[in-house]
Amino acid sequence: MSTQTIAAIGTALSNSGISIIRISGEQSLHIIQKIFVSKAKLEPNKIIYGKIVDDEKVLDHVLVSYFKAPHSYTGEDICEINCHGGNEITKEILELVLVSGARLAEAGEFSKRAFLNGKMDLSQAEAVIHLINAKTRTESRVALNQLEGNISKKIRELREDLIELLAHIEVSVDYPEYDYEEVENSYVIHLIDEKVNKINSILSTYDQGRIIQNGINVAILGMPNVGKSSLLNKLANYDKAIVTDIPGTTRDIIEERVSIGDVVLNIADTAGIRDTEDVIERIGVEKSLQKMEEVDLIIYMINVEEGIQKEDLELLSKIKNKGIKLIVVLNKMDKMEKSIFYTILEELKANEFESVIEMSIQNELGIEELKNEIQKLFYQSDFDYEHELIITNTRHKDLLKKAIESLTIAKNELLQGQPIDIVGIYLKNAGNFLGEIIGANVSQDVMDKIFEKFCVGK
Ligand SMILES: Nc1nc2c(ncn2[C@@H]2O[C@H](COP(=O)(O)OP(=O)(O)OP(=O)(O)O)[C@@H](O)[C@H]2O)c(=O)[nH]1
Ligand SMILES: [Mg+2]
Repeated sequence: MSTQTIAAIGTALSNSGISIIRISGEQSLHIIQKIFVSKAKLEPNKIIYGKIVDDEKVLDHVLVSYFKAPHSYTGEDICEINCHGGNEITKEILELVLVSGARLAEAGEFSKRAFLNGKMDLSQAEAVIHLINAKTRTESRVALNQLEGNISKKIRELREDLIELLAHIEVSVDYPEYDYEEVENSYVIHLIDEKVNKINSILSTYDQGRIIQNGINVAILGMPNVGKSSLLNKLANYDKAIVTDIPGTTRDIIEERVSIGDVVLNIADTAGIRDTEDVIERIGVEKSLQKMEEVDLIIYMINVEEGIQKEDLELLSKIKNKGIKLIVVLNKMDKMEKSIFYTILEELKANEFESVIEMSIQNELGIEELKNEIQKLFYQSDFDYEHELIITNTRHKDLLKKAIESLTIAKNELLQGQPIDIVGIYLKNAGNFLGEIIGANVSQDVMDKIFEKFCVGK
């Protein structure tokens, strides 16, 4: 790892109140002293007012803070210049810092140094990027929770238990003459089961984590002309999809990302499903059916003017059998005829479709109810997102799975009567997989991949 002093702009380049230029490394203070003049002396953890000067020329009036190693974000000496937030002035000061002895930081290099200097582990560094990229408040709470180390704590505990068990096995195998309590196969199996259960309970949070991070994938399905595209437009708050009274208007899948409160929906409006001779429309219908397989939630729309069709019930049963979450929307309530409407309700009830919302997009009826129903289906209101552990990262999920695989092999070997020292290698592997989550024994490649997702200046 190079110890060269690095610098970058830490704020977004736009016209704003202030911009921050960050410098980290042994030369930070020296560089600042070359370009900063002030009546006060720079001291750690203090902010000093002064001027940035290039030779005699004043570039800006600024505030400079200084954090002395190891008490800084990176664990190195850091100086930060708060200058006026104009594009040109910020770039000019950065250039001066570079000319004065720093080199431009790579993406994520400040955080990489923080990790390498032991200021945070890898799961916490990954939480930093999640926090910066968070699109909802829940997502930022979960990321902050991870940054505070709740993944690290759980993983460390699990790993220490495994290391302790391994040590116990090794001692009893290597020094049988010592009076170590003999490690029984059944006891080790019991401990392995315990660890697998704990890892599984962490893994089970991933579905919720994925939804918090990426949003809920939703498809709006139904027969032609029921109002699917109208609903998409209503939720998106603008006319994304073409709406006409001609059945078969939507041919392709139309996707839109929509926030409702603290929930992000990735909505796919689909072609109305029907038998059709039209080649293009038929491809659209096939795509609709395919989309059905890929989503977390289906909003199935029925037009109360037309009533419920045999095809509706067939599709609804198919969705139910696949175990996909489902909300049935009865649209065009403004045109409702009682007899048709009650027949639909009876059919739905007879087939045990419970989540039903009455809607008139034209009269703005039922939209809020739909949003509330979605929140209810996906978010547990009593869940403490700030403190409970949720994993959101596929890297963590994959490593947890690998740890379980290794533990399962160890258990099977023991069940087949293999001697206890044989399984040591699998326990060790499991410990290593867990270790990778927090950055112990992680390869350079993996590390580079993680930090290149960061922005420059973080
Ligand atoms: N009266 C009434 N008409 C509606 C309502 N919602 C949608 N419509 C009308 O129904 C027609 C069809 O709406 P779309 O949103 O294009 O229906 P779709 O389900 O996307 O249709 P396809 O793309 O053909 O599958 C349009 O004329 C809409 O204005 C409603 O709540 N009440
Ligand atoms: Mg449509």
